[in-house]
Amino acid sequence: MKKRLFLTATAVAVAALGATSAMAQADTFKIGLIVPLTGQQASTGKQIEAATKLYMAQNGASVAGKKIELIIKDDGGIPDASKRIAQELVVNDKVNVLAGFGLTPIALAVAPIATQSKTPQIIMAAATSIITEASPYIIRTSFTIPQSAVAMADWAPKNGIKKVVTLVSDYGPGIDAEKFFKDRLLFNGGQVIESLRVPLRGPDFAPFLQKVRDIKPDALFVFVPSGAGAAVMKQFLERGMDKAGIKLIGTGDLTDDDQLNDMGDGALNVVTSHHYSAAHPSALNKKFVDAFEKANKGLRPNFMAVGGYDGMRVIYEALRATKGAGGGDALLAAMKGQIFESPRGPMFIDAQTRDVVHNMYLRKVEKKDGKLYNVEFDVIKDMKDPGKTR
Ligand code: VNL
Repeated sequence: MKKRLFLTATAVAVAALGATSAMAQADTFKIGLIVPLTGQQASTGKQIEAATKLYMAQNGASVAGKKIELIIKDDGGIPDASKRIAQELVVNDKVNVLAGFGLTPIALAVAPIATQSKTPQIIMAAATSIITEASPYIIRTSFTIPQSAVAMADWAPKNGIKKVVTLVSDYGPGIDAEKFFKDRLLFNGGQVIESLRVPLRGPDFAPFLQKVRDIKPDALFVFVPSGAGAAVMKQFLERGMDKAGIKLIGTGDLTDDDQLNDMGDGALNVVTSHHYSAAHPSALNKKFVDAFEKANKGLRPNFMAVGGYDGMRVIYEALRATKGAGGGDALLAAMKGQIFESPRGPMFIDAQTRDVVHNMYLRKVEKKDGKLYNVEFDVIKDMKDPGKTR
């Protein structure tokens, strides 16, 4: 009862604020960045924090006469915490933009606050298709899991992989990965013969991998969130599944650049599909990777970093286009349709769906200068979210 009263009061306060927020802002433009800096998803928060700071260092801390203030908050990857933090950022700090969002349930939990307060919510990490439909104030600069899953399901059957077992984390993006991979593989003449789901929190992959070994498919297709790929790789190799003739494929979350170089040579030749590789061969990406590593003791940027970096670009350019007017609706309009070169390659924000459109690359783990990288060998250009045409 008490909790309900509190929530109602907050909702009213948030709604009232929507009308006055533009006036409340003087010379500063505030970005509330909510990311997991502790807990199981800490690497995602660390990557995004580093990328947003790099963007500011490279592009200046003021835009159109406004001083940019980045307020960084750790939600530990817990949706209830993110929601409370988002309310505080909107009501007390009067932020102009909310950004970050390491996991799908977090993005969804904050969406009603973005809607009520008319605050743009920039999704820099989470990737379930449905997220952009949770609020008209959501803009996504990360990627969508159906984009990756469909790209992989197009590649696999052309390369001798017909019978597949899927293994996914049991929540939004995992269910998207399972469904979109399965439907597309079937369409392409292949077949998913078993679908396995592992818990998001503290997963033990061993019993699932044992089962896959017994089934002996052509390949195992995996989606686990950033940070969990190394554990899957380790147990896959320990069980000798590669030697038993089972190929490992997945979305690029599996061969995450944050962990890849520590996975060992057993990861060589693993093929994944994704929008970003630190080895993407463009001048802009080389500059990005070098600057990121230099500023972060050699840490290699991963796809989370690029989602954060591009999210800052979208915010900066919206503020510039609106000549420093920080109102939510004007900013949102200036974010829709932005088209630019990202370290990932060309990308744009679809004005209709507010979702990211970009290239999906097929990549194979190879050694370059003694280090493991996802080396891109094929591309599907300008891919929209396949989940949007349901
Ligand atoms: C999500 C999707 C999270 C892909 C991830 O890592 C990821 C999500 C933290 O939507 O929750 O790699």
